[in-house]
Amino acid sequence: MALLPILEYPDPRLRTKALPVTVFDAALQRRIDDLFETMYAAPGIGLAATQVDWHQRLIVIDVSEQSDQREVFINPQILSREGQALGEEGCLSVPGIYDDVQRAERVRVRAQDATGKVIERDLEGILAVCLQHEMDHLEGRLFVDYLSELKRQRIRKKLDKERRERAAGRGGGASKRAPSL
Ligand code: GNR
Ligand code: NI
Repeated sequence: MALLPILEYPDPRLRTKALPVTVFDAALQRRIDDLFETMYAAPGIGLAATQVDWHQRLIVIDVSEQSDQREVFINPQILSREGQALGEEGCLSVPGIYDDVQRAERVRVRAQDATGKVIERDLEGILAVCLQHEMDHLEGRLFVDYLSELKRQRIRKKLDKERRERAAGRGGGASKRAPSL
């Protein structure tokens, strides 16, 4: 198993459109295991392969309290959507940023499992939100794309500043104070 580095906004690789998974083998199962390990360590409730620079249509999710209900969606397609709900989202690729996004309340999804078997599920609540968020990653979309250009610009500046400060801290130069909120 391996912990993988997660790409961060505005990395252009996050804009890649993922390709369908066609081979359901042991290597795919290892990738799924690595995605779960990386997601749990982050910690997050979902992870799309795009976020670790794998451009395959592969998503892992676990929204359970105990982190013991693994859900894998390969080559997912939304068959139908119902309702609309506004909810606060975050993203491991946009660390520390949270904002409201409108999503369908319920979705019916067709996908494949790790063995290639086709499954259909009706999802609602946080699981439905998370699936839609992860499916956006596979298309190269991020939740910040739904915000205003002004907000995105502020987010890019904040993340840039944090990265510069982390780099300065590790470089052994004059260390900087934590950003004041
Ligand atoms: O961990 C995550 N939490 C979350 C909260 C609200 C809506 C979506 C998410 S997904 C996110 C992990 C992530 O970035 N997946 O791509
Ligand atoms: Ni995300």
